[in-house]
Amino acid sequence: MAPSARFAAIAAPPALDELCINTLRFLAVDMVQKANSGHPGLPMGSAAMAYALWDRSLRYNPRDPHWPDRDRFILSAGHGCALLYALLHVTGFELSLEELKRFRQWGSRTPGHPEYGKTPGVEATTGPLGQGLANGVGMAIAEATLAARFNRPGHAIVDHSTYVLVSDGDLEEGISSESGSIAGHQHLGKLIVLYADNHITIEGSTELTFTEDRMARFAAFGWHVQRVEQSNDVEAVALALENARKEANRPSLIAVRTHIGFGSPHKQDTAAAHGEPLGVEEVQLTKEAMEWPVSPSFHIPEEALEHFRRAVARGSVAQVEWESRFQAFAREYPDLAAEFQRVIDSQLPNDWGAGLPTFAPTDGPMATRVASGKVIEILGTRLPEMMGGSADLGPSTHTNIDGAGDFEPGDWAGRNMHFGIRENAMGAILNGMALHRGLIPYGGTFFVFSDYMRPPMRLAAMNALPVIYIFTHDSIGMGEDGPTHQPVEQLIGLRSIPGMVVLRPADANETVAAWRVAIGRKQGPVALVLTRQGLPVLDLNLYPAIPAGVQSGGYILADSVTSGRPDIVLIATGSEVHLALEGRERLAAEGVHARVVSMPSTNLFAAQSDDYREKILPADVPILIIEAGSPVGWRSFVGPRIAVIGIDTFGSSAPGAEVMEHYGFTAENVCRQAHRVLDKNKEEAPCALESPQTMEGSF
Ligand SMILES: Cc1ncc(C[n+]2csc(CCOP(=O)(O)OP(=O)(O)O)c2C)c(N)n1
Repeated sequence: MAPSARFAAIAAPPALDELCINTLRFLAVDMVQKANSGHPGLPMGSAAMAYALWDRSLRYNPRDPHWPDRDRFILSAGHGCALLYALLHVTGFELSLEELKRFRQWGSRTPGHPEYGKTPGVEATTGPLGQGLANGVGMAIAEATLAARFNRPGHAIVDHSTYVLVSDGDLEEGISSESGSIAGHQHLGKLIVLYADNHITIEGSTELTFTEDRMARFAAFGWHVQRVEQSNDVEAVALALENARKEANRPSLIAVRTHIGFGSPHKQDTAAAHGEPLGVEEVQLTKEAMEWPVSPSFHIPEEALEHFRRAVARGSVAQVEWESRFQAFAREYPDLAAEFQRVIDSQLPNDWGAGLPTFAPTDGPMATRVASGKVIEILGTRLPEMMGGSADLGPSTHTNIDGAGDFEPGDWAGRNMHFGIRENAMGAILNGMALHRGLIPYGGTFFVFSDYMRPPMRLAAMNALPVIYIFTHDSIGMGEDGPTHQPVEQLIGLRSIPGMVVLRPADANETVAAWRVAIGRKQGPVALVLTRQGLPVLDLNLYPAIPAGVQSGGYILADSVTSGRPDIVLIATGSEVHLALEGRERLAAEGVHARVVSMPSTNLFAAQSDDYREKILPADVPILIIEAGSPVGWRSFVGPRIAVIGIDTFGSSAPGAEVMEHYGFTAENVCRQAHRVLDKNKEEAPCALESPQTMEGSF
């Protein structure tokens, strides 16, 4: 079939609609061409269905992108962002035509994939395929729970939909099944997903890799599914959207048979349209074929702009109407209205930290996961916006809020979530909940399985989202389950994510302080890394520096017995702090004066002033670091004066205390290594590795 015949066979929409759709198409084509980089195919193919959504369904106000009861739109197929930027510009968001012309350029508001916080109207950073869909599930969960909590008869102040546009890649990714399953199970009827079913991915046809019946798959998850054969049939897409909105009990998938690169004589329906500019010649041919002016580029017909810009008045009416409803609600329920405003603005109540426990040595030994559970129970009553759970490990992660009920179909007011064994989706759902606002989301699993949720954790950090992770079974000290369950490289892995704060508290009291940091941090995620095994409780009378010290990331827990300069500093984190304290005692008996620095968070410590860090770690004092994790992360502190007792293998299956001992985590070894560091510093010559677990500071 000749290329022109191929697209001529696809129905054309009425004239004004077609003009608007082609405006979107060619803005995207010109953006990619001018940048000489980007993805024109998806915007060209999906412009009509996106137009149907933005013109006929989506409730938004370009002049106030943050209005709380707006519908949310997520472009999960973030590579198609030229389409989103075109929509934002023409509908009147604060995104100028100049910005479209600076697509993918340094400092522009039109980066290569949508970035939350950079472009008004972008609801989520997307690009890693599948994440946006799961973010949408999280947003729909947030809407459902806030509606259950705040709406009153005759006062539906939380009442909006979440729309997501996905591509083949989004649905191929496993997270689409994880999150699709949760959404279906939870009956999230206000989640509506448009699927650009264009049969093409980067390597060619979806026949290569993706042949299951996607509709049947989502139907099996409990979704309402519809199909639109003609992607340019705006009315058919609009009708499908209307049907989806009427479906209150099931999330909706609308598969629209789109054509990648629609209109391009030589590239439509081919992988060549996916991720590179059409090329000057093909742009010209496409514009000619679609009867569009070849120049100037970035052409926006007046009638199209006028039509699109009606969104401003429409959005303003919708928002004003909501505001008057909200005022009526506030008159009848002033406290509830104030509470709604508080959580939407992410404000904490003044006394949120009151009543948090302090622990005494007689409470121990206590695992830090247990201490964390006790804190969650108290915080959960003080902060009704706290909502979370675990990936089927609740009894182990101690993440339940007693008495807060389960979030489940029919009781969306419940705050304990059961994510099932779906870590990747859990992470992305937490992101969606945080992006929505109104909640403090948290999620727990074993630390080793944080690997399964790395992609959304990275995005949480990138988007500065206040998400809290509760990771238990934090080291080889967890014991019998063996190397598959013993985290080694996870600490350094998470610490290396820019903007992530990792806290590994040493005992129950440091755990309370760590939770204070986590709740107080409004910009960016926090990972609490907690033990399975019981630990002694540090006496706050003996160690009064704990609460403030944890906030600083690292602090002097116990100084050398002489008040002067210590001979050596022992830095330890989490459970190893107790080894350091014991080592300090033994060294003192041998005449060596050691200072113990507890460093629950290297991220927070690194952010302190030079003066503070120098006070804690004087430049000329040798250091021994003790941490049951990969030693690699301590490189930033290395110099000839330090050594690390760490672990650079995968651990072993045995009772935890034995495993720790075998890998050198004993007070005895702390003393031995301390002497070696001291000797080495005297000699000023590097000494050889004594055991695979002890790294020298000369790498
Ligand atoms: C997790 C992840 N893996 C790989 C990629 C790289 N990538 C970008 S788009 C794409 C697939 C393109 O196919 P499709 O999703 O159908 O988009 P379309 O071709 O319709 O634009 C891939 C593999 C990515 N963005 N995210």
